[in-house]
Amino acid sequence: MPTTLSNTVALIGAPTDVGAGARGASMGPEALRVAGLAEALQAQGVRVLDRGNLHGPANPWQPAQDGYRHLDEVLAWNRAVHEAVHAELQQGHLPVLLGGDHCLAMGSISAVARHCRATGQTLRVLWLDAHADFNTSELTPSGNLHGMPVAVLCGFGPQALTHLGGTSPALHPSQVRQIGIRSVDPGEKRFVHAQRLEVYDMRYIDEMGMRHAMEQALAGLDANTHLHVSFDVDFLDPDIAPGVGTTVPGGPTYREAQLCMEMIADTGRLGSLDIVELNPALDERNRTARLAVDLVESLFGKSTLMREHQVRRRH
Ligand SMILES: [Mn+2]
Repeated sequence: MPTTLSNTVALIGAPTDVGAGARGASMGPEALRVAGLAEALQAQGVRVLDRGNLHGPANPWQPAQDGYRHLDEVLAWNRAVHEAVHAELQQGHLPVLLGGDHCLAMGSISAVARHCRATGQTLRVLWLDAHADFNTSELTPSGNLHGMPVAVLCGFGPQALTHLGGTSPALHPSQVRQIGIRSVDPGEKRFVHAQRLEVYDMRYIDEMGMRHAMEQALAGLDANTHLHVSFDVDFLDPDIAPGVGTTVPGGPTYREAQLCMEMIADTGRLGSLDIVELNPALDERNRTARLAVDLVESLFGKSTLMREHQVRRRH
């Protein structure tokens, strides 16, 4: 069984921090390239097309207006991301969005949802993050749009963003599984509960283990499922991944993160990926970028040993 839906990966850089509360995620795409992302994927037998970087407005660094910071700029970047991701999917490629901050998932996931609607595939989104990113302008303390992409994708937010893919909502909350969550704003917490988001938070992972959490999060996938992974690097414990703008202690360890990625690879259903919130300005000699590349290698099927199900299929 292949570990992904396509053997050709398209890297799409989106160098912006327009949705974030700290500057620097705009340097993420280049840091991932310098850390050897394309080479690591090629080592897994994947064909890699590096499409270079998208272009968009500069970060104006203004306070929030009507509950949103930089709404026009966020919209422009997400339109560019949406079109680029959708074009790759139409060509049968596996798009990998190199952020940039997490607001860009509005563009990438709305494109994946649009593609799945057109092809009759079932979409499942795995949201690996320290935060639920389920804020609205009424709930958000900051107005930073990188805290709102899941809500926007589920139809809650400014019309221009909720309709990026033409149809709103792009996603139903039941299509989302959140893993590694450990920081949720008070109003956001009530909204997550009201919308019945399926959240495997750190308390759950502590008590039940990453293996059980991932078994639950991946339950019900079938041959018609397109799996999208939205990997916010702040998912990881800051001891191993200091290069992010919004560190929260108590995240998954190196081994837990590896197991998470390996179990996703085992499904063979990975169809698209975001790697976001890597902030080289806060990193130590690019170690967080190298760790992200290491984990993405596992997501694309690298494992230490030939696993049992792989061995069996050879006979
Ligand atoms: Mn996030």
